[in-house]
Amino acid sequence: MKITYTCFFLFLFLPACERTNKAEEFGLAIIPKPLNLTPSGGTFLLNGQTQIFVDFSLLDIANDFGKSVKLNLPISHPEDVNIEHQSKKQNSIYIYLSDSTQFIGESYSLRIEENQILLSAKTRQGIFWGLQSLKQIIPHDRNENTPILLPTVAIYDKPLFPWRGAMLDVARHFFSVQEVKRYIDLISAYKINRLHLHLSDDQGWRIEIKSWPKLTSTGAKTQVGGGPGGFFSQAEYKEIVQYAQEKFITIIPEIDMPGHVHAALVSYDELSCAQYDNKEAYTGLEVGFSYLCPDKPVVYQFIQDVIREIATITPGPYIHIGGDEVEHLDVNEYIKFINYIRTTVKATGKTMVGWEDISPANIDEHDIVQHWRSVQHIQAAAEKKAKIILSPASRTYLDMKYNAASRIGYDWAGLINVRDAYDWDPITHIKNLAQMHILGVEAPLWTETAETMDDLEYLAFPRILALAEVAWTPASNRTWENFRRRLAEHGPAMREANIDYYPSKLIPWK
Ligand code: TNX
Repeated sequence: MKITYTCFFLFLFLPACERTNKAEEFGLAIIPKPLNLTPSGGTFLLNGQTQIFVDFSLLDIANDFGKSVKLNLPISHPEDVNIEHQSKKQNSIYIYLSDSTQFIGESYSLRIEENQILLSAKTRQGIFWGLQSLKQIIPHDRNENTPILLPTVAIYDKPLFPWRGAMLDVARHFFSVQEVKRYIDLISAYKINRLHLHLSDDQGWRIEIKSWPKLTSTGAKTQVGGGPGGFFSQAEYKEIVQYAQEKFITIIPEIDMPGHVHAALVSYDELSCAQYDNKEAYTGLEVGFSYLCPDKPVVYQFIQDVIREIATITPGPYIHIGGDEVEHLDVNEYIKFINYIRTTVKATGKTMVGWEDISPANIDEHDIVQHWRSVQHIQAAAEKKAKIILSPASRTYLDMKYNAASRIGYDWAGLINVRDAYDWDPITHIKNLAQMHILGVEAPLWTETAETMDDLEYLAFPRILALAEVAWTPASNRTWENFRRRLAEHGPAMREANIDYYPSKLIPWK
């Protein structure tokens, strides 16, 4: 790489500026932006002979990577040999675990040197995230026989938050196992590590519960607009969980209670109060009208059974219990319900997550509260020391329109263009909310207006890249101007992956 005359001058005063620009031209437009990225001016020649050497315990991850970037598949080392301190061959990529003290949790180091590429981390997860960065550096349309030059660079990276989430509503419109897997593939490329599945709502119950079979045989038969709906058998759900695990994504199942339960009430009349005189499947868009009947013992049996079965098929530590928008119970009835559900979740050994509406209930530092619109609720939850996930609707709701011309989407929380999704700081977003309370950021995709995979992609992309960066990269290390230029470089890869992204005019797409 040549340093230009202007650059040389600028370079004296602004060392980072010109170098970063060069790195971008060279394809180092990584999203989310790494914490530390230092180009060193040289090149590595990637060609048909480049080989991958890998620790035995990372072979599965490296295999996947090798296939996707058309590189010679990994040569693994025996189980008892760590390659960290071995001498390295030329023209090779080394992928290994390291106990260097620079690493914690998900962090990784990726060094492209003239003779080797070295990727190391303390955990398999760290290695996986490092490979996502490397995938973004290696041109997507590479012909394996054409050698290409990569810039030499040292990256040290770690996430701001441990919770970098996406949520998918499979209740309003149902999405198949294949579609959920595709969503998992697409988001894991941007280091998102939680997928919250909204599995039940008024319009449909989407997960098999063996002790209450009519929840799916009756309650899953339709969806918004009257289409055929659907559900996941427990075996299919486990398949999703397993698939997500391979991409280091934890599935958080949500069973929304005590409201948003019309599909359950239609399936089992005994769960509703006598005055809830509403027996037809619901295919409309209203929220807040349904509720479990607080006076009936069978309702508590139902809660026990559902939570027990969900806990059994969920290896991850979290169960989301919804708790939002219950308009027909009084405050005491509502609080009693949440307290009961919480005790039930705790008895399974899981951590309860709920929408912010649960703040008045009995919650403490072991519970997680998800913000969507009420600052008061979140301040109350923080006072009780609960952990907070930030999903402010005006920034993170992927079901909002980009602008008035968007072909689908809602606008109750405002229009959210790519800049709105990007240009905010989760740490200062809520007044008086100390950083120690914040677990992370999550981007919900409600599907009242999204019927197909293309619809999901149109709403999520590219805003989910913005939110992945908001959750990974501290605000002090990122700017909108820099992000929009990097995002532009992702156009070709998104097209190659057939992502039906919204080509926002704010981005100078490549
Ligand atoms: C509010 S956010 C809801 C959902 C809707 C969404 C539509 C929340 C906890 N509840 O039931 O699908 O708005 O934007």
